Amino acid sequence: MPTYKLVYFDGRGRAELARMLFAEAGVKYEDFRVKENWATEKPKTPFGKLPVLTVDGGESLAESGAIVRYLAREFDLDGGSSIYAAQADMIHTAVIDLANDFPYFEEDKAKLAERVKTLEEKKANLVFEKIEERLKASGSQFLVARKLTYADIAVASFVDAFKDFDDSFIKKFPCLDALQQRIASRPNIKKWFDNRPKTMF
Ligand SMILES: N[C@@H](CCC(=O)N[C@@H](CS)C(=O)NCC(=O)O)C(=O)O
Repeated sequence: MPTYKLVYFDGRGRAELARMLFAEAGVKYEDFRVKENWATEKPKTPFGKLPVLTVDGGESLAESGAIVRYLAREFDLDGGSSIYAAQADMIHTAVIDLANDFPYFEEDKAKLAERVKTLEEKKANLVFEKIEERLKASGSQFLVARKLTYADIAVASFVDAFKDFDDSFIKKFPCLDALQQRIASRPNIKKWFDNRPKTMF
C-alpha cells in the first residue's frame, strides 16, 4: 500500500471529500494540516494552493478534483468504467460548482442567510432537483453504476456541509437527504465523522 500525505488547512473545505474517500476505503494517510508558515510552504506547491497530495513521497499532486479522481480510481470508487467515471465526475463537478459559490466566509449573519437563500433559489434548487431525479431513476441507492462511487460521497459531503448553514432546504429533496444520512452512517465514514477535528467548515 502506498504512503499518502494529504496537505490542507485546518478545515474541511476542499480536502474533506478526499478524507472521506480515505475513510471509506479504510486506507491510512497523513492528514497534515498547515497551521503556520503557509507563506514559506506556498511556493513549494504546484500552483500555490492547497490541497496537495503526495504518494510515496513523490511529485505533489494539486487540484482537489484531480486528487479526488485519482483516489476514487485507486480505491475502486469511480464506477469501474470510463463512462461511469465520467458520470461520477459530472455529478462531482456540478456539486463543486455550487460549493464554489457558497458564502462560507460571510461573517454578517443576516447577509449570510440572504446569500444562502439566493444560492438555493438561483442554483442549488435546480441541481439538487436533478440529482434527486437521477437517484430516483437509478433504481438503486446510488447515483452511478448501481454501486457506491465518489459521486454519492461528494453529494453527501456537500449536503452535510450545507446543513450546517440551512438544514431545512434539504427537506425538499428527501432522496438526497436519505443519501446523505446513508453515507454518514457507513461504518468507516461514521468513524471519521465521529473523530475528525471539529471545524467551522
Ligand atoms: N482549484 C483549486 C483551488 C484551491 C484553493 O483555492 N485553495 C485555497 C484553500 S480552499 C488556498 O490554497 N488558499 C490559500 C492561498 O491561496 O494562498 C482546487 O480545487 O484545489
